[in-house]
Amino acid sequence: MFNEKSFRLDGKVALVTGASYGIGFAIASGLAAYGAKIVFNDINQELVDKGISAYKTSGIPAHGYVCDVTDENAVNGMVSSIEKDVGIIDILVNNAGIIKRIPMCEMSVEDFRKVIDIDLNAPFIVSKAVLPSMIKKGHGKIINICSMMSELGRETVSAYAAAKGGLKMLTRNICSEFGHANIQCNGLGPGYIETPQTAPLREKQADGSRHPFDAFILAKTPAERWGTTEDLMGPAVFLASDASNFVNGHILYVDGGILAYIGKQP
Ligand code: NAP
Ligand code: GCO
Repeated sequence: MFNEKSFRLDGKVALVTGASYGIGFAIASGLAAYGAKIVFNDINQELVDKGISAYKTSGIPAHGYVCDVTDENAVNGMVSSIEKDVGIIDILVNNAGIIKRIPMCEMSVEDFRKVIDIDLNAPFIVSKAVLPSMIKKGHGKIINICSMMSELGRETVSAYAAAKGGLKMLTRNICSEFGHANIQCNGLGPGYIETPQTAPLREKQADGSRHPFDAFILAKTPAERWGTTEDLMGPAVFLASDASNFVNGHILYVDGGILAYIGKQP
């Protein structure tokens, strides 16, 4: 029966990867506001400690784990520890990610592989680690953090676009393979969001003017602003909740309208 409780996450355990700060931290905070128990990981103890302190400041008793999401043994060990320490993971948000902005012909194959490893292979690894318990429990939610680059290309982001395009199709494949087990796997596709990852694209010029890319994005966004991590919290709660139990394999773009818009005439 649909009611306001359909959006609640009380009693649910949510793992958000790479969530000491940035988009992951905001999504975890949104899930916590609707009752979820928060678990997160990051690449080193310093970041995990920083994250635990930041969550505590927000009144969120988060559980933090040091884990490189590209290391399958470490991920399996982390998931086992979480299941013992906190409980079976009901909600997985594959958020950890990097970008390398390098012209393709100048990009080394090592750099290309590193982006693919973190942004595409790791969501496979972590999803594979949590699915068995979700299936046994009879439900689960997986949310993959996609991108505008799941749909569009641009100069210098060949590896990232390839990874995020692949992540869109991995999302659809998890939906296809596990929908029968009451697992919903969807993507959340942020537009251009103000985080450390996009800070270089927003740096003020020496003369105090906007970075050219900053001006470009404002011209391409009907909302005429960059997104904030707060803009992502509501959509994430929706995809993590019972309110979206018949939504599966969908990429929910939270982009201020970029994908619908040809762009403002210069
Ligand atoms: P961010 O500020 O760079 O945060 C990414 C987090 O992931 C960091 O805590 C990072 O740790 C962690 N991480 C990186 N590699 C990891 C690994 N191997 N194992 C565990 N953790 C790892 O990025 P963001 O802007 O919040 O973006 C988060 C996600 O949203 C990414 O998947 C990104 O592609 C996606 N996204 C971002 C935007 C945007 O406009 N910002 C838009 C669309 C999609 P370190 O600090 O050590 O790197
Ligand atoms: C870039 C940006 C984008 C954003 C995001 C857009 O260099 O174009 O970093 O890739 O991070 O992915 O959705």
